[in-house]
Amino acid sequence: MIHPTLAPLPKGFLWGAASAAYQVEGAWNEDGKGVSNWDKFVRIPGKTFKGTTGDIAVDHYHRYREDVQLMAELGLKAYRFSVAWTRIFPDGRGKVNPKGIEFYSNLIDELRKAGIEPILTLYHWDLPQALQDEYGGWESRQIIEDFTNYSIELFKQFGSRVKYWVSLNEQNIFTMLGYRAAAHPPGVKDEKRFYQANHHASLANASVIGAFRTHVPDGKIGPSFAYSPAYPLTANPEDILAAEIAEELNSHWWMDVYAWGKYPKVAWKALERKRVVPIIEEGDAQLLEAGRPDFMGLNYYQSSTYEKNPLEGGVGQAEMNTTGKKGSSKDAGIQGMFKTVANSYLERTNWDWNIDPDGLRIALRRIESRYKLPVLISENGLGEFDEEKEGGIIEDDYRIDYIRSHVKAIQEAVTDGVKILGYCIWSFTDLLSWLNGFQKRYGLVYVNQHEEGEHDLSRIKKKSYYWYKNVIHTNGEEI
Ligand code: BGP
Repeated sequence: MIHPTLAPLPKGFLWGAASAAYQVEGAWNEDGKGVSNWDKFVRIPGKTFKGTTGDIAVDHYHRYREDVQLMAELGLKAYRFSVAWTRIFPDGRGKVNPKGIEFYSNLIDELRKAGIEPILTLYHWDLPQALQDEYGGWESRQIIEDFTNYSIELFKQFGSRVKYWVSLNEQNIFTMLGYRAAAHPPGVKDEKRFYQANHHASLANASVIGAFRTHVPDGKIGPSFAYSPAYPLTANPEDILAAEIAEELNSHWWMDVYAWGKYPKVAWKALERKRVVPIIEEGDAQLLEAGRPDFMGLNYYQSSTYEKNPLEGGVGQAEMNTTGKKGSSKDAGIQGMFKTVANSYLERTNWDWNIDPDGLRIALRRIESRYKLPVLISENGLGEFDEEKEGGIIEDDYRIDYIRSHVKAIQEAVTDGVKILGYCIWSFTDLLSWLNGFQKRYGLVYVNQHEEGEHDLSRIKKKSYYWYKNVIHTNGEEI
C-alpha cells in the first residue's frame, strides 16, 4: 500500500518505458535508410565496447509487433521511442523515403491499438552522416533549417496520432561527449566548438518547438534533459562554490535556455573569461525565447557530488567505466572550478553510477522551484549484468529495488507539489548501450543478444516485468 502520508499519483499517469532507434532497431541499411553518424562512428576501431554496433541491435525493426504485444501484456500506458532521421530523409533532407514513414506509422498504429500512448523523440543522437559531411552537422547554422524541416514532416505525418513529443534527447550529453570528450561522434575535443555546436542545437530545438505550435496545436512537446543534480562534498564554502558552478555549467546552461531562452549569467561570465562562449547572432535571443516547451523531460540516473578542483594540477576529462569493472572510472572536472568525487552515502552500480533515489526527488523539486514546468520523466533505470538461469528465468531483484525506490521518490515529489506527467523506465527491452555493448542491460524484457557470436534475439520477461505490471495495475499503490 502507498504510504498514508503520500499523495496518490494522478489518474492517467503515463506509466511508460523507453528506447531509441539506434539502440533497438537494427536494419541499419534496409528499406532505403541512409547512413547516420553512429553507423560510421562504431566502425572506427576502439570506439565502442568490443566493437559492438547497432547493425542488428535487438532487431526491433523486424520484431516491433512482438515487442508491442509484450508492452500490451504488461499494461504499459506509454512507450517512448525515437525516429531515425535517416529512415525519413536518407541524406538528411530532400526526398522523403516512404518506407521510413511506413515503419513508424505502423508502429504508432500498433501502439494505439493496444491503448499505449506513443511518445515520439525527434532526435536521439543519430544524425544523417550526409549532413555531417556536407557542413559539419551541429557546427553549422544550416542544421536549424534541416532539423526543422525533418520535424515538420513528422508533425504532418503523425501529428494527429501522437500527442507527446520529445525534441532533442540529452542535448547536454550528445554535445559534451561529441565535442568535448570525443567519446561520441564526431569525436572532437574542443571547448569552443562544443559551446558553438550546442548553441545551434538550442536554436534548432527552439525552432522545432515554434513549428510544432502551428502543426500540432493540441500536442505537448519538450526536450529530454540529462539532469544530475549537483551536491557539495562538504560544508566547506569552496565545495559549495564548486557545486554551484557545476549546477550552472552542467545543468542551468541548458535548462535555463529551454525554459527562459537565456543563458545563466554566472556561467556565461566564467566561459567568457575562458573565451569559449558561443557567437550569438541577431535574432537568436528572440528565437530561443519563443521556443518554450510544455514540459521538461527529465532523464535521471544519478546525482553528482563535487569538490573544489585546483587550476594547476586539477583533474580534467577522465576515462569512463564502459566495462562493468566496478571502480574503474576516474573523477572528472574542470580545472579551477569543480571535480566529481565519490559520495560515501551512496552505493554504486558495476558501471560506477551512483544509486540515489532521493536525488530524483531533489531533481524534481529543483525543476519545479526554478522553472515551474511539469515534468515528464523520460528515462530512469538500472544498467546491470543479468543472468539467464535454467528455464529462461531472470531474477533481477536489484532492478526492482532500484525502480521501486525511484517510484517512491516520485510519489514524494508529487506530495511536495511537483507536477509529473509520467515515468518512462529505461528501457523496455534490453538494447545496445552506446559505448558499453549489450552486457550492460536495462530492459524489463531480456533479449538474447551479446557482443560476440550470433544469437536468436528471443525475448524473455524478467522478474521486473511482472513486478512493474502490478505497479501499473495499481497505479503505484503497490510497489
Ligand atoms: C541516456 C541515453 C540513453 C541510454 C541511457 C543509459 O544518456 O539517453 O540512450 O543509453 O543513457 O546510458 P548507457 O547506455 O551509457 O548506460
